Amino acid sequence: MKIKSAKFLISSPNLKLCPQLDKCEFALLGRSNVGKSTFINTLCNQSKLAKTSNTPGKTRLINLFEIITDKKPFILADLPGYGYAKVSKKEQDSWQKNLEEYLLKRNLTSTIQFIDARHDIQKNDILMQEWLKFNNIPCINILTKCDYISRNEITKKLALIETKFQNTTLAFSSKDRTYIDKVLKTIEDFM
Ligand SMILES: Nc1nc2c(ncn2[C@@H]2O[C@H](COP(=O)(O)OP(=O)(O)OP(=O)(O)O)[C@@H](O)[C@H]2O)c(=O)[nH]1
Ligand SMILES: [Mg+2]
Repeated sequence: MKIKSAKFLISSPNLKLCPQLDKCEFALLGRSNVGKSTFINTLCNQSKLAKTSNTPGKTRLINLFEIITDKKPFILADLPGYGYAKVSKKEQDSWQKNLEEYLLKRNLTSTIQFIDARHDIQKNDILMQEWLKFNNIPCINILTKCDYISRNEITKKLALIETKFQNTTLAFSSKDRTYIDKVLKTIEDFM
């Protein structure tokens, strides 16, 4: 599958205000600053499609993007990252509620959970994974920022995540477009 074009559809604070789209949809999950928005830009080969930042907490709303391919189109939902301590407890709790509602009721094709290649798997990544499993929500794992570690380390980390989470697990980097083919193949297999 090849991407032909991509466009931003809508930003929404919650599920209720998201339009029904009737397309395969993948929701991007992961800690704040892990590279979810950058992933969308790299995949679509557009630098400013999704807003990114060096400072965690950039994405505060559900942002929907429509991806047109040479096969079926699909939707990517860019979600605010978890584990961003500088947001007030009240805001974190409210977002947690919105996120759970989105994941449970949106009828997603799969989630895509991002893990930062530079760090060990974090506690909130494990909690999110356990919650997804408990609720029977499918997930693909992406080890991103792989440009920071060696080939050997990438192989080891992929195997570790795959064993621990029992999901299809792929490497990715915004600096290396060779990872894109496998990602699109996996997305296609889920559709
Ligand atoms: N070297 C490198 N940097 C990356 C990669 N992916 C993302 N980054 C950088 O990481 C920072 C955070 O990226 P974002 O895409 O904004 O992260 P996010 O997960 O959307 O963060 P929130 O919106 O806060 O949840 C930016 O400075 C990106 O340039 C990667 O594969 N390699
Ligand atoms: Mg973001």
